[in-house]
Amino acid sequence: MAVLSSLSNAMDSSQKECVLRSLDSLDIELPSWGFADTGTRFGKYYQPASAIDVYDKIKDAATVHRLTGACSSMAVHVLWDFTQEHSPESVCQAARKEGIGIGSINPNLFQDQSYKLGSFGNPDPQIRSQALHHCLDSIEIAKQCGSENITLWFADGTNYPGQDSIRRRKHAFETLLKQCHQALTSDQTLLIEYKPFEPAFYHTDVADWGMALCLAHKAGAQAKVLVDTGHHYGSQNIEQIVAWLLDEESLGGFHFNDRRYADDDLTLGSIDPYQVFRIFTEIHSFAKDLGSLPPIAYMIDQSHNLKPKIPAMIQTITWAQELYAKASLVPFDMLRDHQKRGAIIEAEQCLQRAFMTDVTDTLRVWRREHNLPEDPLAAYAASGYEDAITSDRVQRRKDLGIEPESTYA
Ligand SMILES: [Mn+2]
Repeated sequence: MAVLSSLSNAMDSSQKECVLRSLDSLDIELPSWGFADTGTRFGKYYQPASAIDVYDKIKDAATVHRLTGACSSMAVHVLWDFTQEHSPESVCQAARKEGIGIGSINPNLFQDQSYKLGSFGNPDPQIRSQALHHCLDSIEIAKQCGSENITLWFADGTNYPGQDSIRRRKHAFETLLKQCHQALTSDQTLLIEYKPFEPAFYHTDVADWGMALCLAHKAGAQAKVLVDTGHHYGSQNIEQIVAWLLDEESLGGFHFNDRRYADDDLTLGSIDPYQVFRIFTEIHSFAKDLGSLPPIAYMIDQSHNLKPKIPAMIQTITWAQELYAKASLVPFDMLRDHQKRGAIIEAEQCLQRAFMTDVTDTLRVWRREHNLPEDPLAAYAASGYEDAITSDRVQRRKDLGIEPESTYA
């Protein structure tokens, strides 16, 4: 009972300081596609306030950053965000004007009809070459935007046993990733994302963190693994994967979201916040041993089909801040001591106690220190931004002749 009674919610001044400093170190990139009408596998529900073009997305992302102070860049999708009239230069300029940067560059290796049998793994050398050149163009765009990260997600795989040679495809990936790596500048990182299944249903070429790590090692020292929290089987221990990748100095970044069944793109921590806390705990633990936080590209990868998009992003960022701050409160010296003695319950309670600590007051202090609204969601609701973009974008859709087929629900 003595152990239970020590579960207290009150923080002392050094813990408050710990929370404040941890919040200073967290910056999470927002995805441009999270502000547009994006769909499920079956269709999409249109929202009148959704972004029409990349400039709307920049304004929306900058609004989230102004209210939370924790998302200073926006990831872009090459095919969706850059067009003839939206050049990388003008997009970067627009972002700078709004006070954010253009972050990771995401090539698109799945939308073109030619990728039916894969991109880097395609049996046709011409299509593999097309995929490679699209990636090299994306690296070039990243250079123009001053972006450090190029994020590669491959939909590649097969649907039927015998459809293609798994090893031939692996070799093709090794060759092409190496060629991408050679095009990087010294400050750029190639992030290799994995996913167990879907769209491929028999085998996926980069199905898990081990495969991504093998490919990263073969590509070169600037290739790292990207952990999309939704891209795991239900019972997988993601924090163990994170701990191993940290130890291998190969954790490049995250795509945050949550899942209940498969790759559901749900709000981070909406299903299992304790898992997110445990992931952050591994990072804080590693930083404690290392003496400083490792460089990790934190990014959101969520598309909100039902929630209003901007409030959903604000909710995600503030919830991430809370869970990250809670994890910073794990008393690692005490934890190591309990671990050495095999004191399992006391060790586990170091985590539970930190997780249950209410950090919201200190989060408000941090926001005041940074001239941010204490309640970003309430500030957004009171700002009038949603009404303004709704009338602007409904009218512009009419003017552009791109009214959605169905009326808004
Ligand atoms: Mn992702």
